[in-house]
Amino acid sequence: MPTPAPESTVQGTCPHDCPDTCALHVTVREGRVVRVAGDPEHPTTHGALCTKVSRYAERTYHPERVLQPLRRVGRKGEGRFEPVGWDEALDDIASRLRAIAAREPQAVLPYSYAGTMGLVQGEGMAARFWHRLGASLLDRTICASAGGDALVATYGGKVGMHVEHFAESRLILIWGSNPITSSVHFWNYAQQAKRAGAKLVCIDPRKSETAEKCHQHIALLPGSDGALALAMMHELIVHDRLDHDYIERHVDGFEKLRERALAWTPERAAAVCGIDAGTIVELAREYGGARPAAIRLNYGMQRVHGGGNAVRLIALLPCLVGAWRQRAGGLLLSSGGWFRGARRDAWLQRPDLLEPVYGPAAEGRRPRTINMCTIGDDLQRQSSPAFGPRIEAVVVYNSNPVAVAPDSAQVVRGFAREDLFTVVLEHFLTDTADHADYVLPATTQLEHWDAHAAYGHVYAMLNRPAIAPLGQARSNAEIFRQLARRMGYTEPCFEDSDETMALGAFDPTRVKLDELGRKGWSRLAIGEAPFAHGNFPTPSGKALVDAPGLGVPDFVPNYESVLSSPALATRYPLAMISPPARHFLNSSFVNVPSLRAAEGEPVLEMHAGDASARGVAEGDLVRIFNDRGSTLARAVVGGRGSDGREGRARPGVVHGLGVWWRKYGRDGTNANQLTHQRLTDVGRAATFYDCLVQVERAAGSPAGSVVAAATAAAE
Ligand SMILES: Nc1nc2c(c(=O)[nH]1)N[C@H]1C(S)=C(S)[C@@H](COP(=O)(O)OP(=O)(O)OC[C@H]3O[C@@H](n4cnc5c(=O)[nH]c(N)nc54)[C@H](O)[C@@H]3O)O[C@H]1N2
Ligand SMILES: Nc1nc2c(c(=O)[nH]1)N[C@H]1C(S)=C(S)[C@@H](COP(=O)(O)OP(=O)(O)OC[C@H]3O[C@@H](n4cnc5c(=O)[nH]c(N)nc54)[C@H](O)[C@@H]3O)O[C@H]1N2
Ligand SMILES: [Mo]
Repeated sequence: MPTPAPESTVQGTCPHDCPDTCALHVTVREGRVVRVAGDPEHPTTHGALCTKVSRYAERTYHPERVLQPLRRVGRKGEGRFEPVGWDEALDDIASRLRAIAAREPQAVLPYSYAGTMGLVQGEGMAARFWHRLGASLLDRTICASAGGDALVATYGGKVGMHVEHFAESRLILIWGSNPITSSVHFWNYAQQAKRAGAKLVCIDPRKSETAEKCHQHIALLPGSDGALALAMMHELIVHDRLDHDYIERHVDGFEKLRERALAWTPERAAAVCGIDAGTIVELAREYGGARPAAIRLNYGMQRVHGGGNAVRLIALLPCLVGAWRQRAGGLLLSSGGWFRGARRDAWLQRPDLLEPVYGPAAEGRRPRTINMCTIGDDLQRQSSPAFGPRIEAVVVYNSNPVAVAPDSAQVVRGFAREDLFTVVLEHFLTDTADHADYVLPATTQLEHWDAHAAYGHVYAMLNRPAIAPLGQARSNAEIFRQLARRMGYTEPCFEDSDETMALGAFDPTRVKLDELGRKGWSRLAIGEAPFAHGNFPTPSGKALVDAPGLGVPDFVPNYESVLSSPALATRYPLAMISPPARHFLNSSFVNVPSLRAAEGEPVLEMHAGDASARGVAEGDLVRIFNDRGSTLARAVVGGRGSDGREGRARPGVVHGLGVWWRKYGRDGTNANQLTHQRLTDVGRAATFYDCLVQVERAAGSPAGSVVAAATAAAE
């Protein structure tokens, strides 16, 4: 028998936009990745990966990977391209960008998000390039800025509990979060706590995979979390379950909060939340009594008009009961702020390169900023004093805006502009790439260097390339390096290699670089119970009720809901949320056959009462619509499994799961055909889950039972 080829293991990091930021062991045989597994030594990864990333090799070697530069031959959006050489593509792109920048650099817009969270392949070399060009700045608000800014307003930073300590909590509120889908390594700790006798409560409109494994599920209406938090405070105050000493020493402005909360009786909040007053009374009693009590908040609950205020209110709860005194008490939404000062952002991104274009930063002269959530409208705007110059070129990397940005009809219109010069750096021909003039083949995490911070733990992470780039793929950093050369940028920073940038991404006084190099990860030095004695990263060290410029937090109703917009609700009475699908990551992995097969097709979960009122049965094709557009999905009424459980939807709320690629949708659309571009109260973020719709049985839909049987057979 021939001896098998030797295998080697390369240390990597999962690049995806997920709190878990796992440490990877990538097994390579004869230059090919044969396995991607979790690092057993890394404490939070604990040797396990989610179903998606354990398929990372399938994604990397996907036959549809874009492996050579492409130039458009069809109409915008058609997705017809011809191969082109790298030199020809880059020469042409550089000359187009140079011509626009010579007239008006702000007419060029980079559009990027967290397709990779890498500090090098994200806003590393790319940011240097855009700063040197003087392009419009992008406000990266599509996911987390409502909650993020709310944490900064309250605690002074995006900081919180260590995820490991949830294992020791006695009560865990899993609030606007579905960790079984979106953060499975946190769930691991929650289960340890559960086995040790802790109570788990899930606060989520949807009976999620997580909700059904908790002791209690509180199915409130979308966007009502602020009211729930205020009523919990009401109860904590009137039954005196407060930690007066902690409040006295470490909370600034409690009296104003007290006054506000006393107006929110459980009955008043119950009407807003669509739940029983008794549930709120009981929740507050338990939260005020359990030690240690922890809250795992996630971004799902802040994608509504009042998302920022809701996070501010919830973030104050652990301060009122002194939960921070113990390491297993407090709250975790993001740990990203712990990396401030540890990541060398100024060196990685070089914002000082704007100065030659705009003058001294001290004088406040900066390019205009475009909010990525309003890209649909902004691509269609003409020049005006308020807006600035019309957008003439957009360069997209690490994002798929045509699928993920709200109000798709407008986004598609914007990207369909024949006079817009569009370059997309991608692995695949996504909905966005279909609109490009040039598609440039990018490397995946297995093929390039990177360094990573995290937002769900406090380990600095390194990623080494396991294999050579496939085909003609180049890393994002290499593509921007090459473009910089062609633009005539001579600053030495454009010569830094990917490896130099990855190894230089962290401050050596804050991260043990030798350990990072040796193990692939290194823990930041942060106290076990960081706020046991206050010490919040605010100027006063206290948690703030009355944040500068924001006032005292309050309940802010949705733009669209039965209570806040009754006239609209007569036509569109159902609240639609569109939370993550388990087998996708935003719109990534939708094209991986095994994962798409697991999701089947776009579905709409509905309550049985709402379904039967519309003549909709399990498995029917339904049309979901509002004034912005419509999309098709398969109705799921009774819960997906045949486990006899109730369905996942509460009355009045429907769930269009996952961000499907439009081209895999039945009619070439996805749930974002229905969402709008209005922004949150704090953080200028997207309000994906603040959306009223109507649902009807789609014309020509075969009888439900037949389709249901066919779907079941296919699964
Ligand atoms: N498998 C998978 N994992 C993911 C992602 C994915 O797409 N798929 N996305 C990643 C990304 S980008 C992020 S930002 C993170 C976190 O992503 P999040 O969007 O926070 O995702 P979830 O943890 O699924 O939590 C969302 C939960 O909030 C609920 N929800 C919706 N509206 C409300 C509301 O008004 N109030 C309350 N209380 N709950 C509400 C939803 O029903 C859902 O169960 O997850 C990451 N992980
Ligand atoms: N309706 C609705 N819409 C949503 C959400 C929702 O819950 N509901 N969630 C929102 C949230 S939380 C987020 S974070 C956004 C996410 O939106 P995006 O940040 O756009 O995330 P993805 O859809 O995963 O697309 C990332 C793209 O980057 C590419 N990519 C990955 N790595 C690299 C690389 O190294 N180089 C290059 N050039 N490309 C790379 C991937 O192939 C993928 O196509 O979507 C938002 N949209
Ligand atoms: Mo996100």
